[in-house]
Amino acid sequence: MAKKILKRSWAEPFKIKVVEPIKMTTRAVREKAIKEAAYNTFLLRSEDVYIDLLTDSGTNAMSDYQWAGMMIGDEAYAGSKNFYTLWNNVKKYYGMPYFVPTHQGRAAEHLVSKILIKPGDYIAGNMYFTTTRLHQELAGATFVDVIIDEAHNPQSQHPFKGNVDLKKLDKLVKEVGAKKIPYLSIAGPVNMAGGQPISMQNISELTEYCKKAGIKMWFDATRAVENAYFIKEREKGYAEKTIAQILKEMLVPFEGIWVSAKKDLMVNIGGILATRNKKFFAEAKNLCVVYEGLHTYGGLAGRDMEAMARGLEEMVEYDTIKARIGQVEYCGNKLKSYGIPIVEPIGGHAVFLDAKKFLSHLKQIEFPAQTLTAEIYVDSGVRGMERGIVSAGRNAKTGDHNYPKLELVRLTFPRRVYTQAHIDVTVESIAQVYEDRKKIRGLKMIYEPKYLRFFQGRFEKL
Ligand code: PLI
Repeated sequence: MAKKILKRSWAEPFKIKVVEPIKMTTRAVREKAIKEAAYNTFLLRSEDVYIDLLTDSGTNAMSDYQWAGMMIGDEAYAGSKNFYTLWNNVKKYYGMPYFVPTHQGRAAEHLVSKILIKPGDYIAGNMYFTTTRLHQELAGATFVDVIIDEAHNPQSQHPFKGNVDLKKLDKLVKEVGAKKIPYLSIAGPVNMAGGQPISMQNISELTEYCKKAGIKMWFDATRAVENAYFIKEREKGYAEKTIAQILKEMLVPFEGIWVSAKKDLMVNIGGILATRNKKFFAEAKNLCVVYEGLHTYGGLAGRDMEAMARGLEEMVEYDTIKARIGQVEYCGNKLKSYGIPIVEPIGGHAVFLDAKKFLSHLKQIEFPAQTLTAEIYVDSGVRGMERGIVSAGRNAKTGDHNYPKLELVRLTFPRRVYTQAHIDVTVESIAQVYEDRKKIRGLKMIYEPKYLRFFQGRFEKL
């Protein structure tokens, strides 16, 4: 008699056509490599990495449709046809009429910050992102975090930990005045909070508030498709809407967006700056020529723009985003089954280990997340990233370390790259490190670059 099937699994909506061999290394090789990299996984050579979960940025596998698009790259200096194809899709999927290509996300952040911020301004946002905040600060602003308190608590099960606390926003507006706040800087999902989404309801409330206060809203749409997926899954009234419909609806209240195309769009390079404001557009096009390249290529090859245009079409396919987030959930749930502390709910692009809990015997100044990232690499060659005190940098005014509540190791999943077996191996490695955690010693920082220190900082074992 046939057994009753209780649960039906899902699988990726693609099969593998090209493979890239990866190197298996010994523990001795990895110990040497991490020491040479000064315990910073950004300084490892990628050929010494087995499973690379450093980032989902530019590390995605493109589809055959995208690769085919690369062959029709129009490499004209001005007016490439791929630029126009991409522009059409920016209008279609983000609903923004004006568009400037940039070489990646931070280039778009640079232009937005330069155009909108005056020295002495304040930027309110739903938690900082490293490059975003730096460009805002370099333009002369002070960043103020107005995310809800739940976002700072790894255990809180709030379904929309990316939401803004309107009371915090109102407090800032009353303190400094709306004139000093050129725009509200919203991201969805929030990377540093663990890939946590913002709800449509919160966006509506913010829209109402900002309209009254006369404050513009800008959106970091780098992983906006993941945010749209969470809205569909978790927010009342959205289950029947398509990802494309939700994405467009989400962005209606915003004057503009910046996007690192290296994420949602499943390409290896590229950025987008798009807006509804014609005056802003003129200024952005002009500055694009100064910093990026002509406004019809913005530092990109024609073929890259074609791959981006096609990535925009693929990113809103329901099965594609479901499989992407399903893989992250699979990893998170498996880690939980070993009792390993992670940020919950499980995020969109990554699983975040709670290093404060994992290495509870270390002080934050002994860099628990940096330490844990190095230990996991030594155990198995799996490369993650620190998202704690090192990433948080220093207070721009006092020069002290920022001590974030979240001290995390990020295991980030490139899209369409790794299999379930890769995840099993990763989780088993982390479970082993968890077993042996009490023996682990912390780190001290021996070199600190001025900007974005997590990329190039150097450490030594205590
Ligand atoms: O790396 P860029 O310059 O293309 O994009 C910068 C950037 C902007 N916003 C957000 C939310 C990001 O996550 C982001 C880059 N993130 C990286 C590199 C990451 O590993 O998460």
